[in-house]
Amino acid sequence: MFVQPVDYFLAVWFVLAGLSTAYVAWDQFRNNPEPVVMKWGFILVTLYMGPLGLLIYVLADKEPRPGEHEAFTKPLWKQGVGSTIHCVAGDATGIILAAAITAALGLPMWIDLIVEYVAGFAFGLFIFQSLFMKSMMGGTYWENVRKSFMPEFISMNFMMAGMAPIMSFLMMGSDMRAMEPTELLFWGVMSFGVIVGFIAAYPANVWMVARGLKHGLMTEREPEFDKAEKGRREHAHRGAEAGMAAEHRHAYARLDEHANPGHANPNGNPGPGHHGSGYGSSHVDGGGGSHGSHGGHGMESDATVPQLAAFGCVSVLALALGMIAPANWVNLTLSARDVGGAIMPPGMIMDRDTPAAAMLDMAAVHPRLITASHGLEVRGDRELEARMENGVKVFDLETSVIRWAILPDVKVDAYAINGQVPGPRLHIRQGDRVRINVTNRLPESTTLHWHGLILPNEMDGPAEITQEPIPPGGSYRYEFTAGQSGTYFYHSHDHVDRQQALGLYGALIIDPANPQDEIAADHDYIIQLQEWLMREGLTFPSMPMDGGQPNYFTINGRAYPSTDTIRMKVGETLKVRFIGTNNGFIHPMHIHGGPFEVVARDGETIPKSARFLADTVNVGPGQRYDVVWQARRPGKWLIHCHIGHHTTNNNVEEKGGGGLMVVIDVQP
Ligand SMILES: [Cu+2]
Repeated sequence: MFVQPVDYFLAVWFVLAGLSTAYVAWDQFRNNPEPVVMKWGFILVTLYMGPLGLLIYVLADKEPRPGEHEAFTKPLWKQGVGSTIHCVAGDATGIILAAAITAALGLPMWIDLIVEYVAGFAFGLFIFQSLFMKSMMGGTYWENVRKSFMPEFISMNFMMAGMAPIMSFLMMGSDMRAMEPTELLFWGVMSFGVIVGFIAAYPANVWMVARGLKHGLMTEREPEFDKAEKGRREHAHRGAEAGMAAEHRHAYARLDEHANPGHANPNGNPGPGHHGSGYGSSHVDGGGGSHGSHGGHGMESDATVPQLAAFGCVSVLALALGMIAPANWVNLTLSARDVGGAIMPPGMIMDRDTPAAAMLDMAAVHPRLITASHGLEVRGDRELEARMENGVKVFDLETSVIRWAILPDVKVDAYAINGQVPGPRLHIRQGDRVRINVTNRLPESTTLHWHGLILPNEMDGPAEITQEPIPPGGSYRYEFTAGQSGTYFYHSHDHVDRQQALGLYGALIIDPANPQDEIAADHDYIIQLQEWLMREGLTFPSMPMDGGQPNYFTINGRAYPSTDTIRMKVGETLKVRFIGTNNGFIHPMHIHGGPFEVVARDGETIPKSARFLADTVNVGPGQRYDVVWQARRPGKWLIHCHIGHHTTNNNVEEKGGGGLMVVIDVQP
């Protein structure tokens, strides 16, 4: 699913990679005169490296004009490319296959890396180097394994030294979809890793090909110019030495003496060293083998033991650095299954100790989970009509993931109850018997808690304290008699810091059994507060922590200027019920135009003698204040939070403010 700009880039990348690979495959088998193993090497590398693979192919290997391949591939840098292609094709294939399998198995990242190294090395050595090369170099399979071991070891070490940090940092980075083989991002990271691995392995390959430890690019043509030998040769190769720089010629002069190993002659005698002019007459390159004297086989290297030992040592150090260094910063003990493709908020501190549960707690609501999308015409806090069953008021609530408009051009991804934020208002009377059926359609478990009510313990709602959490697809029946009256609310009590911060809450208004006990006002307005964190097109649960600070704020699911306007006349009274549905932040709520009287707190009516005047109340999480304000003068009077940032939308003021702000329009 396309949820980030990089997804669009990756789609274009992989289309180009597909086209590039198709072209290279077509051109290799139709036009380019080289051994089949190299054809496949370029095809695989182009698949992994996309247009870059194509670029390398046309610059270093593709025969520019008929008959020119030998001369064209001569420079050492191109021979180094050929050698690296050969390494990368085998190693990367092993690494990528292993990565996809380990991710599917749910192994921790650090084990993934080891399995990938072993698989890459094994694939490169046992299949790509030894098996494929055997057909060209001759000798037994195990001779080829032995000769290929050291060059493959050095090359693979550098390749993985480049690839491992890319995989570690990007897979365990902020967008952990990179851990999931079902996501384009996973393959993008693999491609990027292969490119960096190629660059890391290239210098070593140039040296090894120069020293005759590995072959570079080769030319292989149909032996049509050599009728005499046709029939006893299936393949004919012209050696890589043709491409060597002059200063290396002496090394290859010796190769000529051993040229053309046994496979060319069924009787196993070394063939004559045809060299120089012959299309399809000599085969003098070899794949690896630092001790090429064996059986006239392949190539001979002039690399010394100290050189090889030092190179091997440095390659091991580079490998260790690439594999281990990322563990300083990212948690490599986690698996793809642990983090589930989570996308983290920018700025969240994720260190090597951050557990998977913390990441999942802070992760974005994944857009693919959205089941409905609503514009500003759909309101939250709509009063839900009860169903009567044998004298019990029954409410059906269902949680789900929706896209919710808080401003004309801003939609958040929210956890909703009955498709709205806040959830529906439950309006009952003191003494009512109520039954609330909760069905959970979230991707995670949940419960609901009836904040402030005196209840049977098993109806109270805290997950794992008084009840098993309601699993995705499950349901739970809450039933109780409302003994109290006043302003209450309900909210999630499972992973509260995530779920309530994404919208799982609603008002619960209980009228007194005796209507005379209601503190009357001409207007009654409920204010439910919430903070949001929306960045890069994704919604994260806002929290008072690094990376979790909110940038949008809503009253009843809307940010000013999309909040309601309260219309009244001079002399009328307005009862505002502030409900602390806010999760991690305190909001000093202030009303312009003169003080209000605080008449109830946390649902409890304050005795007349104890009521007091104020113009600001600190609405902390969970608190409720009922206040009565009188319209003294005509005009536009504000209700707003007194923390300036909370009256902006992503730090922007529109029409005089934003976020937690409501206008009271008083007419004369
Ligand atoms: Cu505030």
